[in-house]
Amino acid sequence: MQKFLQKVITNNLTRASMAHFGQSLKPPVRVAITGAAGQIGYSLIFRVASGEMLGPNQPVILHLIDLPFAMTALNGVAMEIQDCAFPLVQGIVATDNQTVGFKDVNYALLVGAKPRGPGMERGDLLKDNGKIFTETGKYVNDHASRDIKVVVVGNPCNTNCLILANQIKDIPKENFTAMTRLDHNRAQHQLADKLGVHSSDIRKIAIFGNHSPTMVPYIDQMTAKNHKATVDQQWVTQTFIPTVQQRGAEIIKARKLSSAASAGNAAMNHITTWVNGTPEGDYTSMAIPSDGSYGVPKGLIFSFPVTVKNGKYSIVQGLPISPFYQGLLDKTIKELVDERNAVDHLLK
Ligand code: NAX
Repeated sequence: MQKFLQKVITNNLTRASMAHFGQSLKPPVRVAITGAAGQIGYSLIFRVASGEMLGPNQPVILHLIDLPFAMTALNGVAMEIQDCAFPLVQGIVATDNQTVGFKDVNYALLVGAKPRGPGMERGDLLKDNGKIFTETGKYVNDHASRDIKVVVVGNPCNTNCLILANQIKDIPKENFTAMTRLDHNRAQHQLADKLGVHSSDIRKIAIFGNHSPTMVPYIDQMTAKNHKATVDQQWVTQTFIPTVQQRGAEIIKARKLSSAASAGNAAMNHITTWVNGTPEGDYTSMAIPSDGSYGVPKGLIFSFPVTVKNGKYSIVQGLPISPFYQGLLDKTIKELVDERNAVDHLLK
């Protein structure tokens, strides 16, 4: 199937896109999305195809990867992409074969993961996904472009990313990250709502730690409309932090399905910021390999406040950590250390 699609799209759309964008088009890049037949995939792929993630002058070849049982559904997704006649799409590879799927890929959004079933312990989830991300790490190492930028979305995303990065031999470890941007965006909205401003007016907030209910939304340096902004501590502890931490569960209760469009949106935001940088005077949240900052054990995939410039992120140093925040940080660090210990056998 992938050969057929690649041929049709390349032949029919390249001329159209060249005509649409004139000479300003960059050479195409390859974007892999795993779990492409799933619900996050369905919201994400079309936005990536439209140019929202990498910009209107960046053609893309989409590498859509899922499991064998999902190939019929994935074929449907591929047909819909064709039917959008996106000017920027220069090829579609739809496959269950990871050698083909990761070949020469420049960006990978790793959404596919085994979901937590009824009665399943977190430890079992870690082990099952550990196997998936060990295998994927090998394919990325052997076949992807050496400049690949990876964001892991599939849960438990921090530790899945740790396992994946452990398989990588000659691509910089910094290129492997996990997503806490959804938590960041959720926090931004809650704070904007409380302060009566737009969410884009909220700056200098961040998520520390794990993408799990132990995550730490840090707001001690927050500004609103470029002025230092504070909210009362009782609201922070009793309403704000629990709301951000439990937002995923609340959406499942309301939608009877987990967050999909907002998760896809955040995955795109993660890559866009990584490529284009953070605005002057602001930072974002990315789960990245710890360098020991803020007392976080080296190597853990931990969400930090980061600034990004020229495609490289740097941890924001020296933020004051109150005893209240230190207590929360200790809990999320402990959880990630426990997760790492649970998959120790996969990290040898
Ligand atoms: P779906 O069940 O709708 O889709 C998952 C897709 O992944 C399925 O099509 C499945 O066949 C595929 N898949 C499973 N294992 C695969 C593998 N080894 N290779 C390729 N494809 C594989 O789930 P969806 O709602 O799309 O969620 C996907 C993942 O995102 C889950 O792990 C979920 O927990 C995680 N999330 C992470 C978030 C974050 O902030 N980091 C938030 C949203 C979401 O809950």
